This record gives sequence, C-alpha cells and structure tokens, in this order.
Amino acid sequence: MLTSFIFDLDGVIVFTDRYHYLGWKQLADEEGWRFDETLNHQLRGVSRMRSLEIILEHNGLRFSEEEKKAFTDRKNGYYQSLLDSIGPDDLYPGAIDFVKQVRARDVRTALGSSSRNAQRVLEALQIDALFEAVVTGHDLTRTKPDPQIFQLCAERLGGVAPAECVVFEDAESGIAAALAAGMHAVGVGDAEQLPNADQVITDYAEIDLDTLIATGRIR
Ligand code: B16
Ligand code: MG
Repeated sequence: MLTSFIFDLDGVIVFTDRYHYLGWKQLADEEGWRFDETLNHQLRGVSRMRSLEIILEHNGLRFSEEEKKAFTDRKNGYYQSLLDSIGPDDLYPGAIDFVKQVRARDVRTALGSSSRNAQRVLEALQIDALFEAVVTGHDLTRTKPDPQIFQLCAERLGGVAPAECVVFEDAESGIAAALAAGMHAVGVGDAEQLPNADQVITDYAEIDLDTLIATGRIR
C-alpha cells in the first residue's frame, strides 16, 4: 500500500528551477565562468554550496571557503530578487490539483526540498498547508543524492515505511536519493534526463489514481 507521497519543490511543484538557473547564470556571466543549461541539470536538487563547487570544477577553478561563501551569497541574492515577483503562473500545471486529489484519498503528503528558500516559496504561493510535513535545506546535513531528506520526510509523517512512499522529483540526484531510501521514484520532466526513475511523467494526469485504488495500491 502506498500511503505517502513526497514532493520535491523546485521543478516539481513550482518552476523556481528556472530562477535558480538565472541566478547562477548572472553570477557566472559576471565572473566570466562557463555555465549553460546542460551543466545546470547537474545542479538540480543539490545544495547551494555543492552547486557552486560543480560550476567551479567545470571551470577548473578553486577558491577559499570565504570566497565561495561570498559567491553563494551573491547567487542567493539574485535568486531572492527573482522570488519577489513569484506568483501562481510559476506553479507546475496540475501539481496543486494533484496534491489536493491525493489528500482527498487519505494519502499523506510531505514536501522535501533542498532549498533554504523553500518555506518562503510555499508561503508566497500560499500552498504550505497542503503538506503535512515539510523538510527543507535548513534541516539537512547531507545533500541529495543522500537519502537523508526523504528519510526525514517519512519520519515527520510519523515513521512511514519507505516502501509505502512515492517520491516526485525533477533531479537525477533526487531520484537517486529516493531509491537509496528504498522509496518508489517518479521523475517529473524529461525521461532522458531521469534514466533511473521507476516512472517518468510530464503531466500529473499521467498518474492514474483510479487504477492505483482499483489495484489496492492506495485507499
Ligand atoms: P537554495 P529542490 C533545490 O531545490 C534546487 O533544485 C537546487 O537547484 C538548489 O541549489 C537547492 O534547492 C538549494 O536551494 O539555494 O535556495 O537553498 O529541487 O530540492 O526543491
Ligand atoms: Mg527539484
């Protein structure tokens, strides 16, 4: 029985992944670093500092911890400026209706985001009440693909068994984290970017709740 659905935030519920990209792009352009959409895929789901390190490794650059902190602060400033004008148009089409539908079927819902800005995004879009448990970057000591984020979601839902959990993720690192936690992993986005997912969707309507009920997978 699948009792609990766990959702990533950026790229799964809301298109803030675009704003993360633009924030890094602005920093990279100002510093003269190489950075493009392909490299950006590797940043999905991973922490702010790890994201910077991936960009620096790609450019063959090294900086002190202090300098790296200054770069991540700058990127976060650009990202937060973009968040100032976030609105309902930024929501992934059908995502909120889907969360409401599963909740109406007594499926538990949690949000697991690596972002330290996740709470701000949830509140700006007034969607925080849709999730019984919320885990953000502030709660984590290890970044995806480590399973800590989803294990903590299951714990905060009251100790749900991993086999009862379905994770919705747009990041390869997030799919790996879900699988490492022993959970079912649904990729949201481009199937070519998410080869390890158990299933990949581009539209939440592809998840057939009636069939899941009929086959006894959910109540
Ligand atoms: P912040 P998710 C992740 O969110 C993003 O995918 C990733 O690009 C970002 O670096 C990370 O959050 C940290 O975000 O800088 O706001 O703390 O996809 O796990 O919801
Ligand atoms: Mg994501």
